[in-house]
Amino acid sequence: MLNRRKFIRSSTLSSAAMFFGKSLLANSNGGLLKNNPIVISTWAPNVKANAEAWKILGANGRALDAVESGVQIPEADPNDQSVGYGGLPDRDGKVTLDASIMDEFGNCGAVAFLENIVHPIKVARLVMEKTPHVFLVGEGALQFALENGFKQENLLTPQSEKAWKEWLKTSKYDPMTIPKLLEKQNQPGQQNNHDTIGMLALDATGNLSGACTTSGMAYKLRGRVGDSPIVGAGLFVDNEIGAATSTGVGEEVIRICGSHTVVEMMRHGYSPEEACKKTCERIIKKRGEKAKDVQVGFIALNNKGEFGGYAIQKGFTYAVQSKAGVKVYSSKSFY
Ligand code: SD4
Repeated sequence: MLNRRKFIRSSTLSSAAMFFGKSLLANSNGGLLKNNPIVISTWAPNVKANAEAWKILGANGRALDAVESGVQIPEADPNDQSVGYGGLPDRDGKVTLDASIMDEFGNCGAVAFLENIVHPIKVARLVMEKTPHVFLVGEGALQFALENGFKQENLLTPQSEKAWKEWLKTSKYDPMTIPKLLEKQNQPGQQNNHDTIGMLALDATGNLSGACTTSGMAYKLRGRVGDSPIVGAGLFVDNEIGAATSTGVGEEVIRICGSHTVVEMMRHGYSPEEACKKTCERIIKKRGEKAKDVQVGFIALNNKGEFGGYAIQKGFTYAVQSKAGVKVYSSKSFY
């Protein structure tokens, strides 16, 4: 039986959390009722993406459909400069997109280095469902998208082109300087310029799915692919246990197969938050001093509806929606 009073107390004690609408009846260690649908996404502004996913989840739809639909919100948002249309380009001024999706059966699909397509997540799902493969990249991914009715569009918005031209003046690639640059270029209070969206959902039937989509690290070398489209790195779902996804410097996540590691930690009994923390610690242990200058954040959701997140640096947020309402958490961090 759910101890409602206890959950309300835990939630109130979660001082780091910011509220949007009603509070969730759970703390960051989870505790939601089984078979209560829930969706969790990297970064606070993705409450909007969660709301879209909730249209499906709240109507007892499938988690896979919910995550595919939800992440299309930032993909189409010109003001989100880390995902899809309006994403910051590579060093050469080209917007290149990476995305992956995974369902409750372990089916997965991904695209990387895809250009001129607003919704790479839809292409990733088609790779999963219509091909014998898991991963298409570059020209081949584009060809596949066009063959399946997608239209080519210019994804470089004037805002992102301006930012790129400004960057060209120094041409210094430093993943930690990009968020600061974005902060300066945007109006105070504008919150939708954040990062890669990784979204995990548990549906009313108790099945999990996840999706991850990004324009990658701004001003990267042409052809660079990060963790987001790599199953096991940027996203992993195991219906028996739980799901995880990541944001931040993809190279660090790939090195330790980050999202898979989080799920394996949960398999060994760690809570979602502890699993994310242990995985961040693995990066820190391997990278030593170098980890001081990188940000990586993980979120995780287990098949009981318990969730959590953890990051290397301060500032990582994640958004949650369930029947109990909408809530944004500031994750704990190592530094
Ligand atoms: C990448 N992990 O391409 C993505 C980018 C990201 O916060 O999450 N930025 O490495």
